[in-house]
Amino acid sequence: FLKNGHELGLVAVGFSGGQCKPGVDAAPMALIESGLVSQLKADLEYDIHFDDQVHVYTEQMPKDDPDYRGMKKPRAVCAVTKQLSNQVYEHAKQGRFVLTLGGDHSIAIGTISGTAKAVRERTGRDMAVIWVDAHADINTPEVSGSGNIHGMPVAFLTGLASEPEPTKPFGWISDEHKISVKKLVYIGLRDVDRAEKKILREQGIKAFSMHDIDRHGIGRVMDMALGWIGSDTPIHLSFDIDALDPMWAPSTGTAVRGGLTLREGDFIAECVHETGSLVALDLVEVNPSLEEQGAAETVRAGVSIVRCALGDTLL
Ligand code: 4U7
Ligand code: MN
Ligand code: MN
Ligand code: MN
Repeated sequence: FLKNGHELGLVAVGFSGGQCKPGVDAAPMALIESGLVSQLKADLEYDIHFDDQVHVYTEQMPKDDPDYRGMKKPRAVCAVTKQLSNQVYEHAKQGRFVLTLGGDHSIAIGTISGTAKAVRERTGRDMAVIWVDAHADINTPEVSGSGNIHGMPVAFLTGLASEPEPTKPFGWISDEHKISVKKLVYIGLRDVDRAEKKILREQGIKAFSMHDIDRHGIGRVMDMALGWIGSDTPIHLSFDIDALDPMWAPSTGTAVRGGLTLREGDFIAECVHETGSLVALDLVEVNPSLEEQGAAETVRAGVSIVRCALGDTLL
């Protein structure tokens, strides 16, 4: 009922406006050039719907984009995420798995709102989100220290940072686009801002930090994470490559030491695939221009996570 077998909608979003470092917009092309799409077709037998375009939005961005509620480049992020939301919705509505290659993590405002709406229409149910990241990305504009919107997507998606009027930049996000804090699960956290910790506590959001992974092991953490969500609940996996330790993924904008191993990252993706409930995946924050040495291995780690989430097995 939820998905048509191996139909996959691919969206390549070369967008970097949610943060300040250029280069993250080149990630979709780097991932595709390293063979990701051909592997999904040949090895995993996906029927891929792709417009063969890496959407790079830098051209069409508003020249005049002053800060708004403390956010940097609010109109740019707003325009891209709104368009992306519709694109993702159109794929998901037709029962396609939606794979989005970012781009910085602000694009999740577009991807998750699009799948949440389609899942509601197709099943009448709320979708779950598994957010794999070193960061919680749940700053509201008012509490954010940086003003970078890639640190805020979850606040917009849960309605914690909502815009009071539909005419405001992010006013396009309506109830049908939103997710419940009860169905949100974090894995890999280790750099959470003070105000974010308060939000996580107050909202009772389920979060597995690196401490929890050290204590229980990734196997039990995945059992607990998926148990919290419950079976037969559609899942959107949003994977920030900085969840991995910089040893495996150095080429990313906000690297934090003490992260997941490459295998732990792949294992998370494998477990989510095994549920049979995964409807969409974002792979974000790969920035091939930051580390001359580490760019190739960061791209390779990204490809590996996508393959695992889409059903590649070791045996
Ligand atoms: B990413 C940060 F202050 N919390 O808000 C912020 F530490 O998508 C970082 O997870 C956000 O890479 C990182 O700017 C966003 C900072
Ligand atoms: Mn088809
Ligand atoms: Mn991050
Ligand atoms: Mn992130």
